[in-house]
Amino acid sequence: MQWVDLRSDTVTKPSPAMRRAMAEAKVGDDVYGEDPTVNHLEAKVAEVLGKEAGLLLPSGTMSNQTAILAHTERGDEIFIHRDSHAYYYEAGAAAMWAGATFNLLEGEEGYISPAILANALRPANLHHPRSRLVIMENTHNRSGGAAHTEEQMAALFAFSREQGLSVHLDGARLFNAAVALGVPVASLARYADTVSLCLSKGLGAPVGSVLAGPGDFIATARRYRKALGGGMRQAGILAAAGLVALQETPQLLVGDHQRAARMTSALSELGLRAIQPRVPTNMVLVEVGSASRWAAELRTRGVLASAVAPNRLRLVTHRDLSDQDIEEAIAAFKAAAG
Ligand code: TLP
Repeated sequence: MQWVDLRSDTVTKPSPAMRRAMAEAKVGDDVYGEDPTVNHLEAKVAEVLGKEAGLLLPSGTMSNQTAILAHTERGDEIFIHRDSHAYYYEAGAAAMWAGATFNLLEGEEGYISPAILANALRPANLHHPRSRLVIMENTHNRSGGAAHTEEQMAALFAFSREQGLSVHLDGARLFNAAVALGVPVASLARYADTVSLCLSKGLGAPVGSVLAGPGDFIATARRYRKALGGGMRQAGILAAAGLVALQETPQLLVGDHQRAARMTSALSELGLRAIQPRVPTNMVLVEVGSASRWAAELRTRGVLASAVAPNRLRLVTHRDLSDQDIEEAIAAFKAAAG
């Protein structure tokens, strides 16, 4: 069956140019720092994000967790939205590896406002964990790919700084946010000390995330990456695809966002409740009766969607989907609804 796969933007296959670049990549042993393609990618991502240095990791999860390890010591408190990936979808890793304490906060569309953070702060006291880090996520996955604006990020960053807290940005889909807001990625990344950018989500590379930040922080992170088993050897083969993704894909994201908007309006016309964030990107959340039943029904019609809550489906557009695929998905919803 020719699937229309809307489960995630992680499902994309490498483009022909990525395959070529992978085959031809100059490589070396990256644990010795000798892979020229990895070094090039790390420097390139750091430059694009306006940071001093970068570090290639196998996944977004390892990138976030390496950042947490490098920012904190055991027991330290991290302020994070309760619907954030680093808490919700990372298998308890922050407790497992860093021994961190998460303080789970609320906030619209996954955004922690300074007022919400202020309310969660406690004075330094023997009874309290040491407060160290705030984690932002832009775009925000469980809020349907909501993009947070520069103003929102600036406000939280400034307040966190005032409180002596560092800020890590899970920017797995930061390019989607930047494209939706019409700003360069660096103007969002500047409101965080460290940023994790995924090459294998909207950007469409097969594997890899880059953690970027100050040089001394990245040196510490490099050590934690090794400890977690993330020191890869001839990883230039993967970095080569990432470099092509950075060149090829950002300009395609507008189309992904348009196709998501097309689905939102078509599903609303069918009488389904599609949740619309203030600044939408490449995701659509749809409220349905039973998400698992709907997902199974859509599957019989060649459409794959994720059940992300008992009554909620997630549909994600990406570079491997065409306008025609989206029309087929809408037709499948129509048949399933009927
Ligand atoms: N998200 C995946 C699943 O894990 C839910 C998806 O399909 O959306 N940060 C954010 C905001 C993410 O959405 C993801 C992946 C990650 C980090 C982790 O990346 P990987 O999967 O490379 O570990």
